[in-house]
Amino acid sequence: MLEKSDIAENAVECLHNEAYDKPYNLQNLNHEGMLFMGGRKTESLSGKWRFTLDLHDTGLRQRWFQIKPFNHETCTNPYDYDPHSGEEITVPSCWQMEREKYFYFEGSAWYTRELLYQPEQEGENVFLRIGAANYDCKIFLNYEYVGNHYGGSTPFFADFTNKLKSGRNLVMICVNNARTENRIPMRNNDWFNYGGIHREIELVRTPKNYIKDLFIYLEPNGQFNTIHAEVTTVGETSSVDLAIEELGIQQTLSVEDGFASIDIAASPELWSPETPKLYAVKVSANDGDVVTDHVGFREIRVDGTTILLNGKSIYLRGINCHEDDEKLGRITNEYDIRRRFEHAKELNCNYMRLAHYPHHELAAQIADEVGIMLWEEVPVYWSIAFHCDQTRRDGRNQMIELIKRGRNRASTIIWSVGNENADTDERLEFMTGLVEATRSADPTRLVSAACLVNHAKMKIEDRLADHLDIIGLNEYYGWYEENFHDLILLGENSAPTKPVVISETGAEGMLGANAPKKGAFSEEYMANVYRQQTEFLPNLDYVKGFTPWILYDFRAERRQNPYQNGYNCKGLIGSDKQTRKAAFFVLRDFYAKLAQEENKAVSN
Ligand code: GCB
Repeated sequence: MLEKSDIAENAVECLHNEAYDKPYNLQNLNHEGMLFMGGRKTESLSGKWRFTLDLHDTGLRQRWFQIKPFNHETCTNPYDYDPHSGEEITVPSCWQMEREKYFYFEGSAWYTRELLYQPEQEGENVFLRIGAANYDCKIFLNYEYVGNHYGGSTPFFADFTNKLKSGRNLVMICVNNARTENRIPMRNNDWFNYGGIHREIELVRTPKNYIKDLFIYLEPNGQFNTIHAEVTTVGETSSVDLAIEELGIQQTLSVEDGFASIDIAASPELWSPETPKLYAVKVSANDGDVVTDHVGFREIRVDGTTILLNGKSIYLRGINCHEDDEKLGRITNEYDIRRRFEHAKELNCNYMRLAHYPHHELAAQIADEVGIMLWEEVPVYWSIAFHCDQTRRDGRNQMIELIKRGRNRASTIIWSVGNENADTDERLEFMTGLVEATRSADPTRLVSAACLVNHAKMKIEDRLADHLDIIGLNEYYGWYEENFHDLILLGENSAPTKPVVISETGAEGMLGANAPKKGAFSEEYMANVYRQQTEFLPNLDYVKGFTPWILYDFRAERRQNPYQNGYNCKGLIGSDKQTRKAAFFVLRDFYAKLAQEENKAVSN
């Protein structure tokens, strides 16, 4: 029954309280609560959840999460929502893709379902893991608030230990995807603002004492002869065994204050796009917990303007990619990701930029396996609230979550701290802090950002560049910058002492019967921009990589001209993920030539 109680009183009180969400905005679900997932068994909570949109945040104001099941026919209190009945939605999903009427919705939405639980072992811990939910995700269990997470693309955990009852439990989740000035990304950007729980949601159990984290890598000492491992534990574990059978490694590490580390002499076959060798790694705690991973060992570093993979100079033949699908929105799956890498390989790529936010974790796992190097990024995009402490905390947290999720992935060679932010003092302070946090969480990768050109001086110039290992440069000469010759000028005026990677360039090219045949927006115009770019860029010896914008056409609300209709059409392939445009073949042939030259240089 719905009692005449808090809820009814609150229905009036809540009309006047604009601080209604304060108690539910602790952001206590953050990188500190992350659990290493390799080899862990999970119980999926995917499937149907009860669902409603909540434009005015009435659910938080009225505390819908406290409503117990009641009988509609005998109830005498008015109520605005009943979480125990009503419409359902599939989780994971982007709500826009589930019902037409949800398409442009931005705000809060509620998910509710029962959860049956039986303990399996004495003292076990139970965590709810959400792969990603965009953007603010508040979790309630059995009528109580557990916590919330900020950031739409990284995983987070809610600790349900000791909060679950044997038998039936109730989980409610409120996800809010409003675009606000102090979120990351902020309200203005160039991709679709999908909402909802859009990655896997599952329960994970661990024993009472458990392994919380495993970080393992080839020591970047230029010798390729030492594997370094760090294990973090919770509870009373006193030692862990680390095994890499194929390398004959079997070591016992003693754990002190929940931490153990070791350097092991080893000469693994090195991971590279040509030889994406992975080794099975197993860590077993003396009191029972076990985690596993498949890890490639490689070294990436820069020397002057050269990028060195395992000591050899490389050129990054890349392409950008968004996580977007005509029918599924931001939902992706193994098939979609493998297809993406197959298209990249067809282009003769060895590298991909996962723009502009952390993609599904499967992407780096599959890239490890198929041999594609990756640039991974947090959505510090355009004009963030750089002055705002809370935004700064959020940015760092998203970055550390991304790193902790994937720092054993050999394919990820670059962490990017942002994209096209104007060079102001506030931005510099924000970004240098982010670069520092990135380096201290991971000494085995390069740090970059997509920077802008100083148009007044026609020069690659950005104060952030001093703090990066690689300068990413977005330039649209031939498209937004009409005069292609300015790129030549820019090349002449710039003498960076670090490698430059062209992190974006491109042009719109429309497919279909109504597409223009000539001029801007035609396929031919786009192909020509690619011709000009690929003819010119090899002249700049400090340019060590290229990721044109972009593999597939993708949804972008701000693109409303009659050709684009809500799509950014700079894809080399249409949004059907099949139809290759003329520029596709220009880039494919350019990369084939580069790869051939590289092979020749190696064999000479
Ligand atoms: C950019 C942005 C990217 C846009 C692209 C475009 O510079 O980094 O997010 O989608 O240009 O198409 O304008």
